[in-house]
Amino acid sequence: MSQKDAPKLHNADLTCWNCPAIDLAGKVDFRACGQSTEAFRKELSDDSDIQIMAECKRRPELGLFDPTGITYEQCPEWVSTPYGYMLKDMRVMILGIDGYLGWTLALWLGSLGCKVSGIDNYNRRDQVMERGAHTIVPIAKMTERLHAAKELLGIDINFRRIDIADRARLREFIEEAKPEAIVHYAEIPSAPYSMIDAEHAIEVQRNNTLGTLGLLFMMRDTVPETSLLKLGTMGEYGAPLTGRPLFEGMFPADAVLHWDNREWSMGGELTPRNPVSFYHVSKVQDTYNVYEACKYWWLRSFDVMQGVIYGVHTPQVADDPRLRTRLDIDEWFGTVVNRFVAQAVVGIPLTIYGAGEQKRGFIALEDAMECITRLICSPPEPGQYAVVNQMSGYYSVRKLAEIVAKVGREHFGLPVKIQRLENPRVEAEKHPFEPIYKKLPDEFGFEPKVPPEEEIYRMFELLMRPEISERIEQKKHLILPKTWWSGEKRRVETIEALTEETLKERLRSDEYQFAEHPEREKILKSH
Ligand code: USQ
Repeated sequence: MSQKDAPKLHNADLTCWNCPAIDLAGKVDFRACGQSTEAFRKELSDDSDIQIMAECKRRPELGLFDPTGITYEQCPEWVSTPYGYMLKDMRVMILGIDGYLGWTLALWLGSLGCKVSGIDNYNRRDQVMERGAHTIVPIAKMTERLHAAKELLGIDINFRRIDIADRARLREFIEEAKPEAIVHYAEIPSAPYSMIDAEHAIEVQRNNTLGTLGLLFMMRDTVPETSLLKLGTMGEYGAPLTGRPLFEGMFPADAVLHWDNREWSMGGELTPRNPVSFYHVSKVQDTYNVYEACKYWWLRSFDVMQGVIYGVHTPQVADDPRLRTRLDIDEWFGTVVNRFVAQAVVGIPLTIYGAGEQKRGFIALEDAMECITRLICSPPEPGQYAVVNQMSGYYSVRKLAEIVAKVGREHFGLPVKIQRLENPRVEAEKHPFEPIYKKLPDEFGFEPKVPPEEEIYRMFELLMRPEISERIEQKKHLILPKTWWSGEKRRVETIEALTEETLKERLRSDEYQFAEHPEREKILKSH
């Protein structure tokens, strides 16, 4: 296919206005602008005194110019990649680079040619150890990880051990590395950890909310044009029993509030949040802080409402045991699918909490990396707070248990059993659920590539290796939850053991969310 016939990349028509290499300071009248190019242009047409001029930090020879005049497609600094145009040697800083997502993303971006820098305070390692657990996929010390990334993949990562709360050191590092995008994963990600007791709840909210707030001030003062990719969560919205759709952060333009025989447009307003733990509350607080910072200081951010993540595979982490990312399966840091596969490997009946009809959005590790990369390539406009719902499908917990059981039985010969346990959480166990997740496919060209069956298969392959199943065995006692949202401290009891017969019956009769997947027929045939 010639360049001319190739499909247009999703960000081809963005201009220097969106580019983090732009230097806008002092060249525009900030008071005159709304939060979008349209508003800005309108102001321009209304008042000819306002100038829209900028300089390029990468191409100073351009001097002062109109930042809406050059597109990414035209600019030699933006080069074509499978995920859209990307700045050459783009400088990306990852906060929380030692974590499950942070490490995976560092290698992923490094292999795309980005200049990756990052910080971590090893909180996750410490907190998992504090609970008496360990990552079942062994990970090396950071110095060895960095060495392996260089030796095996040729990736040089500029790492500093810094706590996000240490604003002086982080600011110094940002000034030195001059990131063009900052991906913020440096938060404590666990709902059950935040519900252990007052100390844990306070620590989660302190680390997450105050860490993010400090970062926003730092960005204002050092790199205001850099885009912030902040990890939020689908759990900010909760699962409202009214069944109203879960829009992407804001109400769409045609949403209307009817009350008392009157109506108001809701378009562009933040949608209600209905979090389900003190951890999820910390993410909601972040949402408001990031939203305000974009408004006050013209920062630009994607708030990424990610579904429950699972999996072990990207080409880079799977390249060598020294490059692997962590995988937790204890009651605090293990997410549901990761836990189910580990349970199946060591013969523990899969632990469905309550009715198991609670639905959540899910995304495999590799798909999540692709989404973030596409967003890094498409920074929002100055002052724009944008939200995406980042998930590839939604499932009930019971359905996922059935998929794990099926893959385990049929491909690995494991006698997988499923149980229903008392639910230690306060959450609806049966509810309507209509998440809207259109922006990533429609505006950023993302198509989910990894169906659950495929990633679960890869997980079994890895977790059944003797050195890993042995590590699951060692921490088996941390599988059954004992952290109750009520504050009670006791292990949950089994409510029901689900037999293979009941499950077969349900599999046949159920509506299946997987029906929406484009590769469905192929996958079903292969199973
Ligand atoms: N669940 C079970 N059995 C288990 C573990 C969990 O039935 O053994 C159920 C829970 O009751 C819940 C659902 O599975 O309804 C998801 O639980 P989870 O522990 O996998 O995920 P969650 O606590 O919601 O949090 C995780 C990540 C968090 C992220 C969130 C995305 O830890 O960082 O923000 O997923 S979301 O759920 O969309 O908010």
